[in-house]
Order: sequence, then structure tokens, then C-alpha cells
Amino acid sequence: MFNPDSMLLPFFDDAHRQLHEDLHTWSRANLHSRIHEGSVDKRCQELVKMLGDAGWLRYCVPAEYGGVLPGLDSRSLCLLRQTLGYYDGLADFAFVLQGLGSGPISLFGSEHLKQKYLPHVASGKMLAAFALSEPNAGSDAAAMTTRATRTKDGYRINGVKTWISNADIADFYTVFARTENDEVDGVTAFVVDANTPGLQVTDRFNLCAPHPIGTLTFTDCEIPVSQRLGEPGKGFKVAMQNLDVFRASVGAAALGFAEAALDMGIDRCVNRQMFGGTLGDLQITQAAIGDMCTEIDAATLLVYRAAWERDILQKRTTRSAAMAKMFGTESAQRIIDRCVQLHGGLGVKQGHPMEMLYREIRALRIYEGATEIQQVVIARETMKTKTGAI
Ligand code: COS
Repeated sequence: MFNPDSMLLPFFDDAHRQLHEDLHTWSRANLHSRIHEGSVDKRCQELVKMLGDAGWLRYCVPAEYGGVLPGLDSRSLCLLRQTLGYYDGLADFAFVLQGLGSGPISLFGSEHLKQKYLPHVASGKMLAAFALSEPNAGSDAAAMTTRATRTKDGYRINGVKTWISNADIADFYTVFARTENDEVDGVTAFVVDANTPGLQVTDRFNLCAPHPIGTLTFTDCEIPVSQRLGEPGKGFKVAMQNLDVFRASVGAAALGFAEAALDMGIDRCVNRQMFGGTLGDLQITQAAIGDMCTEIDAATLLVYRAAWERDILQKRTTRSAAMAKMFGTESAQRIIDRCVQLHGGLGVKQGHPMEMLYREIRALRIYEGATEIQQVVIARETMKTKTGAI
């Protein structure tokens, strides 16, 4: 945390404080740079192995299946993302995909699915992925057209999923498909092994801050009924409840990026000589620092409020998670942009960590529900309180 006193906030207990300290120690020793050369797939596979060997992935699954804590602890997940994100955006990515891809199994999976996947997610032996978006169903997730039809022994899946992080390197995908022929009309969730005949990675592309991502095509992909995740027709809720957990953590990762930028920005302010003093002597710089520090503290409070509500109040946190995601990512974008400005030319020089942060933050305002979707979610949840719908 940029402000060490943040760990004294009542959202945390001593185990969180210890986790925070241990994680910083490990990250300082093991994550040396946020700039990576060479194959991004290979680096992600290495990072998953490192995170698995160190025991950090054990926070992605419940204790019964190799985890540290009885269930998914949102505050720990957020602390992990914030800290990893501070040192290396790709390490944060490698970590969270294990959680996002396996979260639906932890939350809704049968004993069979939990035993089959979760211990390997926790050890880093299996890589997970979450396949919800489609070419024509991004923000409007319910518009998906991938279809799973009943067969004698299970389901046959046909359709296309895109923007799927870990495409090509995942061992399994949590997939959402329409099952209108099923007992209940709607969407159903499945776990599909990467080597299932009929499942192919048909495209790979690069983002401005690269990570493994691509398109999956399902062609008469047959899976047994034991790979169904949760009840038939209840898949949309599976997806949304998983996002309720992980959306707050996107805000946490953004916070880690913003803290890394601010650290470098402050360093620059006190060391950069200009106009007979330092950059930080200028009141216009101090105004920027004042705004950035306040936004970081505000994002911290929103992220850990959402995480605490889920962990302690054990209530649906759709609204507070949306606020944490929206404010965390939007404020981080503003902070990073300002810190690029404080760095002058260096801030846009390829290979400089500020330039990397500038590229890394952008996707977080889009994935797991764009800012505009969070605005809709917050508004709807708030209006429900007036109509008595909750
Ligand atoms: N938890 C549990 N159930 C939820 C839920 C949540 N957080 N959010 C919605 N639901 C339920 C609703 O209660 C509703 O159930 P009933 O039909 O039983 O009433 C059902 O799901 C449909 O909800 P809603 O009508 O709100 O769905 P919409 O299609 O109108 O839109 C949004 C929902 C826009 C919020 C959703 O599509 C969304 O989050 N989109 C962004 C998707 C996303 O994040 N994509 C990125 C993929 S991961 S990188």
C-alpha cells in the first residue's frame, strides 16, 4: 500500500496484515520488472508456476480443495491483486485468471468438479479461463448465442467466444451457453477441458499491454453432463456472482498500478531539478499530488469496503463491487496519465515502466464490465431500493 496506515483500517484482520507483508517481501525478491521480452504465453506459464510454488494461488480456492481459507476471501484476493499489480501487471493477470476461471467452480461446482480442478488450480498445475464474451455479446452478456443442446449423455456446444484471456494456454474454460432445450430456459455454465474434441482456439491477437488472449470456436463439442456447472438455466447468475467477487479485485489491481505510478511520480517530483528548484516545488505539481493521493485513498476505501461487505456481511455486493471497479480503474487511469506527464518524455518512452503502466491500465476500464456497465449496475441497484425490489 502506498499509505502504510491503510493496513490499519478496520477492514483487515491480522492475517491480512501478514499476507500483505509477506507478499511484498516475496514480490520484491521475485518480480523484478513489469516489462517483459519474448513470449507472453511462456512468461504467464512461468508466473503461474511461481505463484503456485509460493502458495499464493491457494487464495483462489477454498481450504477443502487446497486453499488457505475456508472460502474465497475477497479482501485477500484484493490484497494479492493490488500488490502483484504494483510490481508487475502480468503477475497480477496470471494470478487473477486462476481465480476468475475457477471461481464459478468454487462457488457453484459439484463435488466432482471441485475435486477434479481446484487442487490443480491452487498448485498452478492447471491454468483456468473464463469464457463469457462473444463477438456480439460483450456488455450485453445475456445476448450470447453459443448454444448447448442436450444429448443422450450430456451436451453438444456450438458457438464462438472471444476476448478470452488465457486462450491457448488454459487447461480448462468456464463456458456459458444458451440451453433453451433444457429443463429451464436460459443460460447454463459448463467446464470444458481445453483438449475436448470440437474446441479450438481459432484466433490470437495482441492488446496494447500484451497478455494471452484469443477466440474459441466450439463445433459439435460434446461434453458429459458431469461437466455442467450449477443448475441448468442458472448460468447467468453463476457468471454475475463470479463477477461480483472479481470486479472489486479489478479495482484493487488498478489501485496497485496507480500506486506504482504515484511512487515513481513522487520520486520524480523531489528529484527533478527545474526553474532553480524541484518539480515538486511548483504549486501546480502539488495540486496534482494532492488530487492523486486523495483518489488513491478513496479507491482504497471503496475496494476494501466492497471486499469487507462480501466477506463479513456475506451479502450480495453487486453495487459496491461495481463502484470499486469503476472508481478504482477510472481514478488509476487519471493518476497514471498525470504521472506520465510528470515524467515528460520519459513517460512515453518505450521500455520505461511509466509507459508500460499507461498501456496496462487501459483494458481494466473495459474488461469484466466496462465503466458504463458499472454505472448501469449502480443505478439499477440503487433504484431497486426505492421500488422495493430488494
Ligand atoms: N448476482 C445474482 N444474480 C444477478 C446478478 C448478480 N450480480 N446480476 C443480475 N442477476 C440476475 C438478475 O436478478 C436476473 O434474474 P431474474 O431473471 O431471476 O430476475 C438475471 O440475472 C438477469 O439480470 P438483468 O435483467 O439485470 O440482466 P441484463 O441482461 O439486463 O444486464 C448486465 C445485466 C448489463 C449488468 C450484465 O449483462 C453485465 O454485467 N454485463 C457485462 C458483462 C461483462 O462483465 N462482460 C465481461 C466478461 S468478463 S471479461
